[in-house]
Amino acid sequence: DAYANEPTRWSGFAVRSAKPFNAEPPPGVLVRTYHTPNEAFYVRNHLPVPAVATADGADYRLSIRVPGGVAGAPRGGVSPTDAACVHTLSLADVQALPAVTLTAAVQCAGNRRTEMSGHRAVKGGAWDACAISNAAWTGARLTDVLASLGVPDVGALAAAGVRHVVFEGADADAEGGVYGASIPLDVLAAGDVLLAWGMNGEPLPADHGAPLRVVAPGIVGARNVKWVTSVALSDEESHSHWQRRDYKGFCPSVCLEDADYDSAPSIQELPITSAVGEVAVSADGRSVTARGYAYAGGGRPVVRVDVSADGGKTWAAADLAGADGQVPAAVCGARYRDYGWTLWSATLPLPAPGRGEVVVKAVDSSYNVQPEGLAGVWNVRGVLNNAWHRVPVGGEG
Ligand code: MTE
Ligand code: MO
Repeated sequence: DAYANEPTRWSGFAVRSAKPFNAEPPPGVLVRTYHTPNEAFYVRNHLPVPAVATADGADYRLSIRVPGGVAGAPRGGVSPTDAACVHTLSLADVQALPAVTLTAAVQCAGNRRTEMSGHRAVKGGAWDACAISNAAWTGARLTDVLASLGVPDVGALAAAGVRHVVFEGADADAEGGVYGASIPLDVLAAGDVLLAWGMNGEPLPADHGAPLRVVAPGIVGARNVKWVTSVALSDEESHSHWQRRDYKGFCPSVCLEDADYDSAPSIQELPITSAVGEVAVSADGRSVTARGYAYAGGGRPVVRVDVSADGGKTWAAADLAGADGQVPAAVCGARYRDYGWTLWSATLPLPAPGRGEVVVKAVDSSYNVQPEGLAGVWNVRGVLNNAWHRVPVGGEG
């Protein structure tokens, strides 16, 4: 049974698919805490959970392929070719490096796909607005792992022709094809890509990639490869289906047959987005308190969240909360490094007693804003839905 390794899961999930397992938490739970509890963190599996997820980690091995000329002496047994060295690391090798903890939200590119399919049919699994969660991840910086193998820095890799960092997971289909994805080399430059073994102070759960996953903060969920078994420094993007034939955006006029995957870039950083998680009408029906999340890709900070209770006619700026109520530092060096989401709340007068429509839109540090409607962002794969999020209050709204 390919599904013999599935862990026990939280009963509160809205399950979108049982095999493979896809589930999102209820919105009210999701926006209650800055760090999403591990059991409630959304799960997006394309394949069965692999055996390595539930083993003790002693037999786990990670291979790292480094081009010849930049790598130091291979360790742990090798098969060097002229062109590359393949290093083999144990979990203990990775855990011996300095541990780093950083907060990063992970969002599936298909978050809010159900809304998109309400506008016009799309191909892809159903998600409401909770295929996103936020955690504090603990692991080794991938740049430190590479340094331990003798790779001096990202510049040396670029000089050797490396353009992409290609990951593979242990999860496989019936033919043995594994999950894979890649990120551009420059994402490594900020030093924040982790090989993570910890999540919110606990060991990484089986569904989230135990014993080791890639956390590429600021990058779409699909590239945060779980159960990672290999890292290859390459001149090419991953050849996996999910890199080349999925997770790409198209013009609203493009249908499935016409989608030219080779011409569209793979999704990496996600656009600014926000959603309403919870609305509560006051006892006298005059006002509504709304709460939700906002997230910007690429580590860009969320600088403002605008909320309306009358369907978008009038707006007010919401109160924002970063980690522990602190808004994190905006920028460090050349690249934004604010990877966590932002929770927001606002209390607004209702246009009619007990009735209205809450709408939210966020602004990032580059003054990117969300589009009002679905017509302009609709695409046949149902990805990248960041239209204004609307929740009716007291019926029609
Ligand atoms: N990694 C592996 N090995 N297999 C997968 O199916 N799914 C990807 C990514 N990494 C996936 C994977 C996708 S599409 C998303 S959105 C995130 O994992 C979801 O991470 P989570 O399940 O920890 O929330
Ligand atoms: Mo995803």
